[in-house]
Amino acid sequence: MNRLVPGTIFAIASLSLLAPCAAAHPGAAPTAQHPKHNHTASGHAPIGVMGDHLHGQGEWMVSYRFMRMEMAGSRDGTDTLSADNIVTSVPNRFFGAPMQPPTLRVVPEEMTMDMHMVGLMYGLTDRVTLTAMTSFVTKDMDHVTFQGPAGTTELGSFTTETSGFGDTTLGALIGVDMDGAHRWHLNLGISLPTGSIDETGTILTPMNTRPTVRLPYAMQLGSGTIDLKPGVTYLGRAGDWSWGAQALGTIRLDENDEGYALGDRFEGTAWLAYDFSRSLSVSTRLKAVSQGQIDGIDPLIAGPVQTADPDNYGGETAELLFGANYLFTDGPLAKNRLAIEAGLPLHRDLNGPQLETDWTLTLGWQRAF
Ligand SMILES: [Cu+2]
Repeated sequence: MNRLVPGTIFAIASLSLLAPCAAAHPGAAPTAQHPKHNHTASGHAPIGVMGDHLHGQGEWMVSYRFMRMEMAGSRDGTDTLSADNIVTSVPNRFFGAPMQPPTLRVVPEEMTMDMHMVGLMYGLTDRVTLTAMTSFVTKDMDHVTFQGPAGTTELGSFTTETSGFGDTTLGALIGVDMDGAHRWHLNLGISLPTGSIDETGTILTPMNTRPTVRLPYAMQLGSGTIDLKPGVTYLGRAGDWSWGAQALGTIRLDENDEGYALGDRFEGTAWLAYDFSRSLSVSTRLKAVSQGQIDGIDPLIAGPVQTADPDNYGGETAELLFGANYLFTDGPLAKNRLAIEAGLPLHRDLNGPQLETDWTLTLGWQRAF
């Protein structure tokens, strides 16, 4: 792949991030392009949406989000699979290699992923807002191991845990049509591989040994690749109602150092929000995601477990989310925003067997200066 493209974008993004030091627009007054929408709770999209709003020239924003994803139980396509189903019927792609049984023998039962995301936005001009976001990720996965090469006798259980920095995204939001009831902007982003992809952990094998091995893809903290994240965002407003939609892609530019690339990802979302007051809005949102399988394979990841197979990643999901935004308009907390959004699955068609996501929760704080 062409390495020049990400290099150039990174250079531009880096320079752009330094530029604000030279700018002198602290506390710039709202302009025509920086309308009063930023001063109502619904001036920001539901907290799970990134890159939804621009800032006026010289304005900064700091944000913190906490996101939890809870996964339990496996499915293949839209069918749920029990642990007994998996260990009796799902072939082990590594069968034939030493010590590899013909079917899967280790089954993930539950996974919790917590992400702490810190973001920065800066209005370079009224039309261009720069963004940077990084994350700290914690993952834990509970498994049950079945005894020996066949049968449904449980040997025991174990948990693997990883934590550390995730990937970092730099971007720019470019206003296209910024006035009136219908507004549009472009999302340009690049994700840098600051998250680890060589995390290890101790597992329980069907032969009752406890080796420390490289953990499967799902437990790694980053993609290991430079990814482009292009997108487009639409925002509309009429009276106390506001709505919006966003399409966002994640395109892996190359394979990583371990020999694979996570699947490209496409996400579409649309939401509707209602203002109870300037301070409080509530929202409902639909989100659809399509992600491909892993391309390539890490030769150090192998075992009779679904997560070791690069084909058991990606799929198509739809989620229904409910949220609320609160903006402090007076007093010492003025300009602080708090938000919450929770999601439940509507549709899960997974390249499986794969753990299914049962719910998500995002809490956020934002403050503009
Ligand atoms: Cu912002």
